[in-house]
Amino acid sequence: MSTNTINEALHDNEGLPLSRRHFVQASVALVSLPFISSNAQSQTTQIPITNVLDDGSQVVTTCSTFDCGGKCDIRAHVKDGVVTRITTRPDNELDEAMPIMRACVRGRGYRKFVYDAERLKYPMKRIGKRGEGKFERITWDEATTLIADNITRLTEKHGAASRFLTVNTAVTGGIFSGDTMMKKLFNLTGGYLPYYHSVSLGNTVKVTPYTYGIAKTGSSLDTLENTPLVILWGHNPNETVFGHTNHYFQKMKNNGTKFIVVDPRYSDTAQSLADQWVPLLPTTDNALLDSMMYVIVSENLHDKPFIDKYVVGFDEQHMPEGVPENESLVAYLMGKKDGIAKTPEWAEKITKVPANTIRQLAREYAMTKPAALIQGWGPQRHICGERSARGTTLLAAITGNVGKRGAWAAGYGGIGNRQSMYGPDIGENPIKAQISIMNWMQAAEDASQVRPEDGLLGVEQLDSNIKMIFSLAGNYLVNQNPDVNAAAKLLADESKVEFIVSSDLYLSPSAKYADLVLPETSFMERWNIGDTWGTGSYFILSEKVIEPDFERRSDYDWITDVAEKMGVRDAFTEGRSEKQWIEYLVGMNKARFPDRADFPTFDQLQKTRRYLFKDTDFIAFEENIRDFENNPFPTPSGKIEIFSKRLYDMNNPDIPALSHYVAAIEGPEDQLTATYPLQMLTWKGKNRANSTQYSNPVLQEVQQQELWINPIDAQQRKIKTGDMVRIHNDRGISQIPALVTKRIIPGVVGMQSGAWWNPDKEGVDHGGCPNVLTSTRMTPLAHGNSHLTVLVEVTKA
Ligand SMILES: Nc1nc2c(c(=O)[nH]1)N[C@H]1C(S)=C(S)[C@@H](COP(=O)(O)OP(=O)(O)OC[C@H]3O[C@@H](n4cnc5c(=O)[nH]c(N)nc54)[C@H](O)[C@@H]3O)O[C@H]1N2
Ligand SMILES: Nc1nc2c(c(=O)[nH]1)N[C@H]1C(S)=C(S)[C@@H](COP(=O)(O)OP(=O)(O)OC[C@H]3O[C@@H](n4cnc5c(=O)[nH]c(N)nc54)[C@H](O)[C@@H]3O)O[C@H]1N2
Ligand code: SF4
Ligand SMILES: [Mo]
Repeated sequence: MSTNTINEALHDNEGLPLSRRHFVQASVALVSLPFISSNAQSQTTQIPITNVLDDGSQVVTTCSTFDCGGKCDIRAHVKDGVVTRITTRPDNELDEAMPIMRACVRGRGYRKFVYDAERLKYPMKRIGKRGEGKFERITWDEATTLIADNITRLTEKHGAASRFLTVNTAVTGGIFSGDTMMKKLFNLTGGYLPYYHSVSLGNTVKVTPYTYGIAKTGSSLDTLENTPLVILWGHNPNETVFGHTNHYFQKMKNNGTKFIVVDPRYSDTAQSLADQWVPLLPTTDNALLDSMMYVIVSENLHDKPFIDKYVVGFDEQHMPEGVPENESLVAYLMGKKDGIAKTPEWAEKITKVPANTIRQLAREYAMTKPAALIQGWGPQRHICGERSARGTTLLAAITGNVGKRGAWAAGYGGIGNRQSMYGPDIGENPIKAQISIMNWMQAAEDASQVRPEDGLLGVEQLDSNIKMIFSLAGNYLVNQNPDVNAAAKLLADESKVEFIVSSDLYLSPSAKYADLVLPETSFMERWNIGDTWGTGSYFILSEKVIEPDFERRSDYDWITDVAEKMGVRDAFTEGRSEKQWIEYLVGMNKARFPDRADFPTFDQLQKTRRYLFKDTDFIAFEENIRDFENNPFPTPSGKIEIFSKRLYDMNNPDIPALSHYVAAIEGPEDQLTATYPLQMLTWKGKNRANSTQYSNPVLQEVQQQELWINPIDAQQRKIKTGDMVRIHNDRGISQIPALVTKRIIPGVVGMQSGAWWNPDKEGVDHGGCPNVLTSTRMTPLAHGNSHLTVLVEVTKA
């Protein structure tokens, strides 16, 4: 997969000193600019430009480039070269047609993130054991020489496929990053071993096309305006943001849309939006979906004309050729083969959702036209994530909620007409092998054991172990990777991965495993373009607003020195400074949109700060439904495949042809519950983006890391709020305070993801890093991650 495809799969897309003179030139208070959209609707918007306040500070409109779900309009107040304050887009600049987002609590904390005394200041070389955290300061010349020499030495010995870049999402909100440019340097000098699979959404992106032919099942949110019913299925945009979602959902709420939230815990979204909260046990979503379909079919509430025309697999009359009897949805629901009717009573035992609630939910969804079942990505970051993601598409299909205004086709949910910006062309990677990200540890341990059936692509066998790893803006060496203790053990062995480089702003737990730690600039100290994801469709200039302090340098800057030392500087830079790359990329992207006369040049962008891709509204699969004969679905049958012959032919019980309930490994029906009776969830919380900003003291005030536990489970274990508890299984132990709360269903405990791993001498984590407990088990189809499927026991410490 090319980087662009990987970036796209990731998130629908995924310098030189700025002189003070620039600020002076740009310090016009406000100008009016005409915005002409491609569909010729024109309007005049007041665009804020850098603006001077009475105290002499300049207010610069910019944005972060984190991977956080938003892309907010940040106003950096700069005085004497220092950011003194952060504000955000004021309400009176709201453009209803494309609402630029306002900063969340994390955004309000950016100043502290940039200026905290703990920030890395100098390049450092490891002097202790890996993981110990002992480093000494070195010069940049020493650091870049060490990097160039080690790349050359290890490549001569092990080949270019021994070079690896691990997950590093912290700058993927921008179009230019160290990760991208390191790949370019590698491509110029023999290539690297690439990985595929997005740990964010890879399971649903892989499986959704088995229903619809493509993954992008989402519509633009303005089309939901008059929708009477929205079911948010494991979706928490109140915290995860997902582009403009909150803006539209709040509006819909005010207009009377009913919201139902299906989630094992009472999320902030449930708190702010839900008319009804339906808690269920994690990994049992398919049982709830199956029984809802049972009710719908038994009560004749399905959309027969729609099914007749567009759907394969509903009953014996709608099956593909070559499939025996009793494989259809109706046969499954009525128990024709297994003798089990998928009644609400059947599902109640599995899910813990009362049968009557299931009946009400099924009737309400089927009888409300249109209705939008929108799934988040939490339910698919499970070992059964492919089944639950595709399960929702079955429900949408049999109720005819596909291709219609106000409905939603479920599944992945990316939006087909959303525009995003392209990054630099990084050339061809000569290495043809690809591993799933879930294989990286095995590929470092003994690559000969990574087989095609484990997800190896392009070759039958890898001919080298991973010998060097670059982690540029990631904390995935240990912290965010499942099974931290196993990863740490592997990385501690210097004979395996021989050279590890981390660039970060802080000494993260992953950085402690590096041989070299490099202090990168923050987004405030370099140039980039911030690109929205989710439902947004605009970009913002992420401007260099301050000079970096100490010896901080951007990744591009030091990689250029490495390229020089490896003799490929000119091919690497193409003669451009960082700012010139951004200038070039704006021009390159402008050329992609010849019909958008208002697409800015770089000079214009420095004034307008942002560009909105205004478009007509978009309804996924509208054409396929309106004019089916000329626009069949891009599936083998041309129809919506609730029964997939392709999956049937794989003959793998874990990824059945009909997505239905199968008890998950480490789910509530696993025998392991005898030892570890509680399921453990993790979620994305409001005070950080993954582990980014974890150590920001302002954001630690917002929320502390604690274990949510239901009063029933707490009482059995004599646990009270504030008690220290040990969460443990065979993979690890974490010790943090408990929060006894009815916000989580009995049988399930949970904590926010992204806290820093902090092991003591015995290996007990005191930071609340859930990944000391999680498993590296792979999903059956995508060879993807299952961070959220974990069994644990909790005891009072
Ligand atoms: N504030 C904040 N925002 C973020 C991030 C962040 O770290 N912080 N991270 C960003 C990134 S990288 C990504 S990929 C996205 C992720 O966005 P999501 O994957 O959608 O976010 P999660 O919090 O993992 O999951 C959403 C909800 O699913 C629920 N859930 C978990 N398991 C199940 C299940 O089995 N069934 C059901 N029905 N529900 C379940 C969780 O309780 C949670 O409330 O968010 C982005 N936005
Ligand atoms: N248990 C559990 N684990 C999970 C998940 C989950 O839901 N549950 N979610 C998974 C998902 S969806 C994702 S995307 C991954 C995310 O995992 P990662 O990609 O590792 O992302 P972060 O944890 O944010 O780590 C980013 C690091 O980059 C640093 N950083 C921030 N800005 C910059 C910069 O400008 N330059 C440099 N050089 N460094 C910077 C931060 O300080 C931080 O240490 O985690 C995965 N892990
Ligand atoms: S962290 Fe994300 S949602 Fe929050 S202000 Fe920054 S870009 Fe916006
Ligand atoms: Mo993610």
